[in-house]
Amino acid sequence: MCSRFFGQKRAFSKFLQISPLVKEALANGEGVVALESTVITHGLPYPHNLSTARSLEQKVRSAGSHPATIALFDGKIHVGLNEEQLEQLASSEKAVKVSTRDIAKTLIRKEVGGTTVASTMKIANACGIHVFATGGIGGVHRGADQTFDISADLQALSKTPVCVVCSGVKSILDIPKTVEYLETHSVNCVVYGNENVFPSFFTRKSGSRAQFSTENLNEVVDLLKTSRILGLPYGTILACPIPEKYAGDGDVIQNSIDQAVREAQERNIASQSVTPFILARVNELTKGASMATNIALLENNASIAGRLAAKMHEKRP
Ligand code: PSU
Repeated sequence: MCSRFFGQKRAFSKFLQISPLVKEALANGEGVVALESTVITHGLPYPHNLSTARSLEQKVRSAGSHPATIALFDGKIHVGLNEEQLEQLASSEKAVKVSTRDIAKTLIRKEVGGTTVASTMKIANACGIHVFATGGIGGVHRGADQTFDISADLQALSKTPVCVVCSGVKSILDIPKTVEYLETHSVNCVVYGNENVFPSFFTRKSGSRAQFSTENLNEVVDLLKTSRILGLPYGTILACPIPEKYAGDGDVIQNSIDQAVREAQERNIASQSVTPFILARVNELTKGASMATNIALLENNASIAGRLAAKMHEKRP
C-alpha cells in the first residue's frame, strides 16, 4: 500500500504543480480537501461556476481545512489554484472534461481540463490528500445493459483509497445498479445522517440502501484509517443528503430529468456529453431551480468534507 502510494506520487511528480498553501498544509499534517473542476468547466454556467468554485473553497476553510481545487493546464496537473487560475478555468470556452483516461492526452496537448471525480481521486491520492468533496458522482447510466455506459468514476472508486463526500448520484442514472456496482467492487458506502437511505442528489432519498449510516464523523475517520491500516485499496463514499430546506421538489425535477433523458436519446447524445447535456437541460426545464439546489448541496458537502479532513488529524483519547 505504502509503496504503491509513493510509486504513484513519484510517477505523477513530473507533472504535479502543488500550490505553496496546499504543500505547506500537507507538510504540517493539516486537513486538505480536494475539489474537482468538471463542475466548474462543464457542470455550471459562467459566472455561477466561478462564484461557486470560490464559495466551495471558502466553505472548506470555514470548516477548518484547506481547499485544493484540481485542474489541468499548460501541460501540468495543478493542485490548489490561485484566483487568476480559477477565473481562467471558469471562463475557458475550450476546456475539456478530463476523466482518468484523458489525463495524459490533456497534458501532452496542453489543454485546459476540468477533472472528473475519477481523475480528481487519482490525483488527490498521488498527493496524499484523502478527502474530496463534490456534488454527485458518475454512475451506471440508465439503459447500460444496451449502451455499456458506466462512468469511470466507479472504477476509480474501486481502486483509489480516497473518501468522496457527495450527494449520491442523480436519478438521470440508474441508482440501484450504481449502488450494486459499488458493493460488488468493495467501495465503502456510508450515508451521513440517521437513516440508511442512499440520497438521490436533488432529493434526500432514493429507493436504495447504503452499507450503513452514521451521524458521527469520528466513525467515518475510524473507517478510513482502519481501511488504510488493512491496506484495502478501495475508496469510500460519504453520501450526504441535501439539507431539508434546500431539497428540490422531487416530482418537478424528476419529470424534467425524464424529459431530458428522452431528449438525449432522441438526439443520440452519448458518452462524456450525456451528463453535461442533461444537467443543462434540466436547469432550463426547472427555470434555474435545479442549479440553485445543485449549488446548495455542493456547499453543504464542502463543509462536511472540511470538517472530516480536519478531524482526520485531530488527536482523540
Ligand atoms: N454529476 C453532477 N454534476 C457533474 C458531474 C456529475 O451532478 O458535473 C460530473 C462529475 O465530474 C463526474 C462526471 O465525475 O460528471 C462523470 O461523468 P461521466 O459520467 O462522463 O464519467
